[in-house]
Amino acid sequence: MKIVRIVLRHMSMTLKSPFTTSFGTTTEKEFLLIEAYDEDGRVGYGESTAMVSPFYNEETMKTNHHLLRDFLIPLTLRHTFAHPDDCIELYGHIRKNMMAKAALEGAIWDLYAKRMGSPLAQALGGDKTKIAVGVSIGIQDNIADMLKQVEQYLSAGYQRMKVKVKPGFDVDVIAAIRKEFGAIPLMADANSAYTLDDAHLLKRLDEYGLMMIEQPLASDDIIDHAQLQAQLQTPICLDESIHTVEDARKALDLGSCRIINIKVGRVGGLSHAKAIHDLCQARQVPVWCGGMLESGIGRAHNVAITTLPGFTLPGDTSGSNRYWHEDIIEPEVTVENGFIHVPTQAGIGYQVNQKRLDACTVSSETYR
Ligand code: OSB
Ligand code: MG
Repeated sequence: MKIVRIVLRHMSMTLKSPFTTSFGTTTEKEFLLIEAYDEDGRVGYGESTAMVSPFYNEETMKTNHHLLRDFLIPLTLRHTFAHPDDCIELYGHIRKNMMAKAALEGAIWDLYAKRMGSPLAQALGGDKTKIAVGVSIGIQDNIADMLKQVEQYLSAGYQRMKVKVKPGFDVDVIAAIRKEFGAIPLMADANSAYTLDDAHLLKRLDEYGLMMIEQPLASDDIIDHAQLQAQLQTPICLDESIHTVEDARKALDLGSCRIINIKVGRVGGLSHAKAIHDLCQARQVPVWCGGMLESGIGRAHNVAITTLPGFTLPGDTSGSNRYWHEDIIEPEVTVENGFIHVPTQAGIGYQVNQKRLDACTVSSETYR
């Protein structure tokens, strides 16, 4: 497979409501989208999950643009692909910049699956026909607003609630949710807002029976997390700290976590995500698919990877209507009784809504 043309779009989509984490608020979602064309004019789509500011990780939309334009796209246009896994070696000598690599690799996977006439899920080795999904709820102005959000998403059928927490918006929020909604599947995500000095506070969460607490400590840490996990009953799930299969192995060896959130962007693409999945499955460590407020295109890739058997916990891949008034794919991603039905068409399995795609495009560049 030769890729003869690559289109890079700068996209902008307004979220239905702002999304707040311990590191900041997103109102307007700007991101890069990739179209990779083969000799026959078939196209594969990929999405970069790098945000405008380097607050979740060090990548930004502009660093991704630089890496794609000056390194990754030229390498890709020169290469003849036997398989999308080629990207592991092709991009392997470029350090980090995982989200930039994943964006292009995702487009190559979609194109490859379309050429094979196979749904992306199947091309990846997935077997589920529907996937269980939850929702991630941002930090709210007050506890009453959080309870309203939880109620709304429970009635929409989501199978587990994840709530963002930060110092000053944590134990009381969890206690109030438990009081109001009882034993629902519930977890918290701190996005690195605490330190080991907060262990006494985090231990107070144990009495609320959370499924897990996600990334309580520093984004580059696996040592303190191991210390914390030894003191907590609540399982720790790592997000920000895991970039590679080696990171995952070391974290599991150290006891830094008992669950891993696999984000395709954060780990450099679908092939790497699958490798982390395989390691965790061999060690009987549950994984689930995280999200980065993706458009329908990144969302479709998340649906596909979640069909692998080791994704045993509901992920953050919510329906399109949780984020957007109108998505850029048709049909949109929908959630029925807490499940997303996996599309059966070739590739990502959703059509791009060209009119909506163009309307959300700020600028585009073509490389050949
Ligand atoms: O930590 O999982 C996270 C969104 C942006 C950055 C980081 C995170 C998130 C989410 C939202 O939790 C998940 C989603 O709904 O896409
Ligand atoms: Mg997280």
